[in-house]
Amino acid sequence: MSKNAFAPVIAPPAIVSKAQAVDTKAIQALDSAHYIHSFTDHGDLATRGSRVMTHADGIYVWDSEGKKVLDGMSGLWCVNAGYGRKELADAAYQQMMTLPYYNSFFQTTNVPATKLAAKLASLAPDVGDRSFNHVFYSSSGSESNDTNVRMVRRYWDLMGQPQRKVIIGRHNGYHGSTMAGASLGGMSGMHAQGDLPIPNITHIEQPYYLENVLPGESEADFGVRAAGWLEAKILEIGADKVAAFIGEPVQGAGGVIIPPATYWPEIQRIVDKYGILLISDEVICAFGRLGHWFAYEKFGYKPDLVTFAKGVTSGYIPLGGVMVGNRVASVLIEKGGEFNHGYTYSGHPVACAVALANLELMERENLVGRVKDDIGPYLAKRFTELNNHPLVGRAETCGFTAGLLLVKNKKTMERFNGDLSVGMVCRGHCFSNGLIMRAVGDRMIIAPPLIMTHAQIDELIDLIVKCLDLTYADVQKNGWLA
Ligand code: PXG
Repeated sequence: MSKNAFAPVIAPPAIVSKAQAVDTKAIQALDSAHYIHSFTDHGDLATRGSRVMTHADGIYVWDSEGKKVLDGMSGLWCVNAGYGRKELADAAYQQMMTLPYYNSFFQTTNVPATKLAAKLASLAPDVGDRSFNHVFYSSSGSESNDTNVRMVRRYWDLMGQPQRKVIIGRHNGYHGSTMAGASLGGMSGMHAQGDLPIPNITHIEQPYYLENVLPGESEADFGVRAAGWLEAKILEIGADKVAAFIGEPVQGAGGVIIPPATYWPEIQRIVDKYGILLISDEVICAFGRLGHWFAYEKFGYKPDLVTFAKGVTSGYIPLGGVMVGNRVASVLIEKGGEFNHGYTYSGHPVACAVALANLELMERENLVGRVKDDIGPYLAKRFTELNNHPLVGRAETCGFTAGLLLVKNKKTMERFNGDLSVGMVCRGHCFSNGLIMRAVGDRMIIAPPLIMTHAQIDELIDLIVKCLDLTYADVQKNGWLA
């Protein structure tokens, strides 16, 4: 894309001072009175009040009490380019002043949406017959996975196999919070509310080595066995009824579950054997998170559909979509006629302009290459040093995601009683000490912005060690090691 394609048509406004005085108590009262948050116990929240985030820069965010926090989660796995990137704000401003909105229904398009589709197609590596030349847009990962369900069913209808309806996901996978997204995902807490999953979606066990390995089994053997659960499920359902398999390359919300290297190639062999479509949900893993533009390249498999969102705009504005491989696109386009599906904000010009600016920035700063060859390996080196800590059962990374399991006994890998919520104790220490690190059960996880320097990675590790030490002191004090 020409650098001048988004040259300012109007001078951008002066940047507003970032640190704005906020009356914390007043905002908390309004918040509690009116705002229903995602995944939140509001009875609990009302008693302590929300933490009010006010501004951010680089890898840090500040709250309304002036506390500076290292954002080890890139917001929610999305701020890949870090905070305070003026060119992304400029791109939004210019596009809003040029064409803030127009739809992509009724045979219209807009310049950023079209340019972005071409750009994404150029970034997605070809894999055999599954080259990616087409993009469908939504505004989120959840919507994109709803699109996947509709697209997969449409594909099999057009192929004359309408009985192929079942999509197989994995326990503890996360694919969003809409009816289809939550159904494709395997979060038991979500399924427990609202009669999910919807019909024709089923699940197999996740490839979590620490949870599912047999005594004496190697990681490589475990990977092949875990993929075999897919074949067993296909045979149980009847291969002619299975439409697709969906999985995250590395499970994010499930706790940074990194599959053995043998897992995805075996999954590929199985889906190919039964002619089943493969959906790679890369909402977290694409756009540099694992050191590649798209994560299927890292693991060496060939998806038919790739879900994306989050990092495509570094979270500055909502945008999601599906990369549609040739196998599906050619059928939809050549045989399909009208596909009765789309969203008001599909191909939103402002979101697409921000995405283009974000991808250009990532290319200019080589953020993807840095994760692969520089800061990814450095994070791996420093993070795995945490394996020496008495509380850590196993610390591991994949690109710029990392997870560690807190255990009661390092040698036997005995876990803490789940009711003790040791992960939440650790998360509390992180919050108080200026670090955002998530707890998924007793797995502590991070996915920091891709702009970190080595010195900042050192700072991150020092903070983690401090919080692990504080957690260990609590665990000892409470007698939880006995
Ligand atoms: N797929 C994957 C792999 C995701 O990680 C979605 C789909 C849904 O995207 P939207 O944009 O609809 O939220 C996600 C989102 C967590 C957490 O607890 C993770 C996500 C969302 C909310 C919480 O780690 N990932």
